[in-house]
Amino acid sequence: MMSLNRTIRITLLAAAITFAPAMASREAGGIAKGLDPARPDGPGAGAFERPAAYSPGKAAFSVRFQEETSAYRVIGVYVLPGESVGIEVLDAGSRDSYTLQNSAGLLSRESDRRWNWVAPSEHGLYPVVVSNDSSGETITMNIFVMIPYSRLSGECIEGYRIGSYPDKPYKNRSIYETPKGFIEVTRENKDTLVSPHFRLSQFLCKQQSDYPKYLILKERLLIKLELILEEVNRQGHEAGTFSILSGYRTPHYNRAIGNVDYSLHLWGGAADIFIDEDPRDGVMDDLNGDGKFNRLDAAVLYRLIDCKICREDLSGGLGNYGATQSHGAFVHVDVRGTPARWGKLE
Ligand SMILES: [Ca+2]
Ligand SMILES: [Ca+2]
Repeated sequence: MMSLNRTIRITLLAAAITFAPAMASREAGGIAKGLDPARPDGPGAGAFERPAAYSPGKAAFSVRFQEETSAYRVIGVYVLPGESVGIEVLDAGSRDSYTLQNSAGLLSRESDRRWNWVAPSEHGLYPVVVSNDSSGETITMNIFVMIPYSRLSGECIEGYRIGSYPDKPYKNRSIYETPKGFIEVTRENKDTLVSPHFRLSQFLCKQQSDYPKYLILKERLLIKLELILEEVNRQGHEAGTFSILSGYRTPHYNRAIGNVDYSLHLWGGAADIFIDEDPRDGVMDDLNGDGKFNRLDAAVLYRLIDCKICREDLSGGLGNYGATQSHGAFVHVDVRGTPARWGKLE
């Protein structure tokens, strides 16, 4: 007789295949066949579309990969072709077993809760799903195999202008080293969830260009944004996501807008965010309830982050900005690794 665990595993696999959108053929930069990166009715996806009630989108277990640990039911991961990714389940206090499903790449099981996955040689999106055999709960790792930095031709990749990165990292900090590669964003994969409440397309550089476009994103930034969003909702400001005024910036675009060379935006580690739920008009909501829309509303968000988001591994910049003719008030957050604060709060 088939065990319950095995039944659940097979049901999960069938569900993943059933819910996969049309992915009959896989093209370069496309989505690997077999596992759905963000099921339409899956965890996280619904929360993004005006949730009836906000939910943090966390599983009862965590996965550790590279230098990050995440309990989010969906998380983006960015690797190079052929890169080896160690994946480990952290689930203290339980003896549950886990299964890892991959659509492509080489998978080896090292223990009941540890695997090693080697990325395919072709760039694109390759979802990996870790599931608890008892509860059926899953964490989907949306793993993007990037195009290596060495493929930069002049200042462009496939006609998309990147520009040039500084020759030396700022103060020799590793986060400012030359990026290892770029995520290719296509019309097909742009809506992929990179965490329960954020999609890849939200972080695209604002420079004008057709698809494919390219960007860099740090896993740690998404973990920080999710923690901030959770705290925002806890404090009574209902928000299904943040509006992102500026996520990734190519060095080319960053220079064009006159910004400093060593901005974490160039390394996918910064986001300029605001809450735009009521009304959804493209500018920061009236968070302090004074009937005005200005830096005092950004200050509400700034203080919340400053007071409540204190994990050392997520430390970084926090800046407060008022409204101008071209944009509403916003807050800059980044994961540079050392604390920095700026902007007028009063
Ligand atoms: Ca608004
Ligand atoms: Ca206000």
